[in-house]
Amino acid sequence: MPLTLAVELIEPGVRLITLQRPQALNALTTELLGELAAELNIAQADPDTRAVVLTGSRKAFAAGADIKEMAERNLVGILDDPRQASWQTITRFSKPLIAAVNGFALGGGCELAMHADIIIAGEDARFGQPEINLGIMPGAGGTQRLLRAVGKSMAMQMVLTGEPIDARQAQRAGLVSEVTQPEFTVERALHIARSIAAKAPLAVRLAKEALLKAMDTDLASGLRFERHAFTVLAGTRDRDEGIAAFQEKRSPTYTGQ
Ligand code: DAK
Repeated sequence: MPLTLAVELIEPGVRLITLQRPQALNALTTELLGELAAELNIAQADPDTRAVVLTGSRKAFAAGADIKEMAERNLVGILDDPRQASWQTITRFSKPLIAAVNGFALGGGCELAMHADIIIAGEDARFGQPEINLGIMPGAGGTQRLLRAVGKSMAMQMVLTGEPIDARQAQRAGLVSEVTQPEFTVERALHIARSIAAKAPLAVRLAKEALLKAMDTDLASGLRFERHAFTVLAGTRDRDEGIAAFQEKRSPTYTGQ
């Protein structure tokens, strides 16, 4: 039983993971990151799980790495850090991951949200990389993913001043796709997760992989990957089912083959 988060199975094929360290605004301890990585491993291995929604509380998605824990330890190399293995598991998660963000998403919390494929934000959400205020800098993708998400000028401003941006700024910059009233953030994310869960799983997996390729490869390599993935999907039963269902004016029943 995880102690720092709650997991609910939402039908069909959707898991909801809620970070639960309200006393510290869901600050990311080694324990919390380990439990999150373990839950993502379970979701990854479960063929019935088609999408995961990750959320926090109304006040905070996560206010960053736990500063108390950071003060107690002084880990020199990032590779010696026990949190690193958990971050790698989170990075490798290949099913659709949707973050429903209310309140603070700061430091490691903002980096965690950026690991999601889609971010839905409540109007009161604040995204920031305040590590510079602690004499350090982002270490879980906060320079690389942020710049790709919001562009150079805004990423520089956020990382070098440590000042957060609000949900509307984040949406304009492309960091989040939708802004909702805070009470509907999780509901909206679950709705999107259900919609994705109803699609052909192989198509979803390869489409996600192809889109992520666009973040870290040149256009020619990305297009090569896209053509390859498209060809693979052309030979699947789910492709035949999708087209047959359209022609027969019914909903498709996908099997993942
Ligand atoms: N860690 C620990 N406790 C935290 C916390 C944090 N990051 N953020 C908040 N809390 C605690 C507060 O200490 C307070 O606890 P008590 O004093 O009541 O015991 C409680 O949560 C409520 O917080 P506040 O009283 O401060 O609430 P306010 O509404 O006044 O302010 C705030 C909210 C979010 C503006 C403020 O709490 C704040 O500035 N928090 C710190 C934000 C921050 O600097 N985050 C970045 C941390 S550095 C790595 C990868 C990544 C990282 C590290 C390693 N590897 C790959 C190895 C990431 C580093 C970071 O994220």
